[in-house]
Amino acid sequence: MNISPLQKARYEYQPKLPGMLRNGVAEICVKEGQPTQSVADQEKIAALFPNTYGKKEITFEKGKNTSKAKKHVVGVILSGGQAPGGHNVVSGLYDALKATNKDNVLLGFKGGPSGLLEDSYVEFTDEFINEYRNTGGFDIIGSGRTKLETVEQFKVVEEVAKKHNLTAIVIIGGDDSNTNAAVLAEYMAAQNTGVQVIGCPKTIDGDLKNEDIEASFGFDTATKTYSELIGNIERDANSAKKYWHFIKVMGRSASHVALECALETQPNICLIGEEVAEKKMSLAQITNYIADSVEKRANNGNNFGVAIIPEGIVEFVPEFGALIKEINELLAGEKTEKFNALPDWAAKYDFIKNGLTKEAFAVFDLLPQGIQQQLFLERDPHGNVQVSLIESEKLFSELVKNELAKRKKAGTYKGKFGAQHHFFGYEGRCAFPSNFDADYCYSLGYNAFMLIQYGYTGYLSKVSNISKPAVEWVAGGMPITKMFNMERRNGEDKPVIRKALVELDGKPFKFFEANREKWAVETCFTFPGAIQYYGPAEVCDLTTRTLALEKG
Ligand code: FBP
Repeated sequence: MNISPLQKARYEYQPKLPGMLRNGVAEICVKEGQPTQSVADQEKIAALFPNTYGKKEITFEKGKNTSKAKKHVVGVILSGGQAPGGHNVVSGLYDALKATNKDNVLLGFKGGPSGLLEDSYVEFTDEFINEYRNTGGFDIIGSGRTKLETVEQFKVVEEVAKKHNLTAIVIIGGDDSNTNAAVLAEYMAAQNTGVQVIGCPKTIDGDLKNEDIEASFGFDTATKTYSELIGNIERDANSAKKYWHFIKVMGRSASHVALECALETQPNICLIGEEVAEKKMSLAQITNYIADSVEKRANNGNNFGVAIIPEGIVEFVPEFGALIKEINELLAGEKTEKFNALPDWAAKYDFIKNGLTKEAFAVFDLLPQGIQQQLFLERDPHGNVQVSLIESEKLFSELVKNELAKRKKAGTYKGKFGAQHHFFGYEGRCAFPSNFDADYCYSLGYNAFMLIQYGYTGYLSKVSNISKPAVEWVAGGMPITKMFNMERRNGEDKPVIRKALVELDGKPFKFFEANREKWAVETCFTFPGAIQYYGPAEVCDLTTRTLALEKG
């Protein structure tokens, strides 16, 4: 196989473990902390998880390994969207498992949770693993979005586990997948199967974090990749001085990615969905906010700029959210077919006009036709508008263009406005993991096996103190139920891990808020450049501005 020089060098990179895991598995002992309580709804959650609720927080320490000698057969799955570092979670898990007992076996179930249900797997060997160390992607075994949540599915998993003599399952995923990991752990314990279940926190969106989990893996590399690209665009904008660039970045609902990129690159504008929702901002208000920056910069002779738009923004705009709700109703069930059978856009437009309330139609009518049509593209499996398909970068640039035309007519704006559009998402999800993500992920995987070896189940692999050098990181585990609260899902109250949105009183947002007025008018761009893998630690091992500010 042809490989690039960097790929070869990365195969050989030795990820850094937390200090207490560095002395070999024979020298890792457990320190149990206090019993835990869920963050809310304690009674309800305790009742739903009688076998796994309330367990103790644990940390590992240097000391004699007192775990029981036992052969382990562990199954691992990758779940949900790709995030840089997934291969290192698997290799860390494999290395700890083999270092503990060379007869231990690691099976990778292919294509995400469906691999477990369909018993599609591969057995890992040194040769196989070595070709994936420190590389991006999830292609080692693939991933998928099948949800593992029903008792019928759990029974199938139980059968598959029996067939392979699995002693443990590791689920590498986001908030939903880890919620389901906790439910599976409870099921396996209730059925006395002896199968342990451990989760690992993954998602580039950064929305799986809380007082225990300081960051989900992949966020560091993905935001560094987008920030490099945004910085390059800022340089281009500042060189050519003729375009406003509207850049959408991934983040299905939370705006952590957009905020981190803004902290890294100091663009003129960055919208934060959570703030838009809190202030109940309308499309017109957001448009005016951006147009004001364009106008002020034009007054200084700067007919260029950069605006970052989070992927999930439209759902946070209350009037847009209401419009989407009405469209979902308008096309519910068989009405979609009726709509699709209409001969042309004019007929569809009339159908929409007659079907929406006056208020919703007024919002719809404000939108450029391309965006109007995107709202009627393919629905998701629940029959809803797929918000991530909406080109919000084009939506806001078009609305700003219209607003500037009005201002020009009124004689208040005299500049020139040309726009370019970009969407950065998939570009960052499979990048070579930064040293931080390579180290963090390897540690999460290594640590996950130590939790298995010491007999824990229903735990999330936890590595904390991660704003410090790796030697000071703290490895341990947290009962997943500690992160639970009850939420309404599909008309039912369900125990789930609370999704972490951007906190408007948190330090990262406060820093951004304190600076954005200046950034909106002046040119304060900063250029992070490409991720560096080799060189001084202060360049190569730095983590995110978000984490630095949160822990600062
Ligand atoms: P996860 O929450 O599964 O980690 O995925 C996050 C994400 O990358 C979002 O940022 C994005 O909206 C979505 O996945 C895209 O999903 P898909 O890969 O199905 O297009």
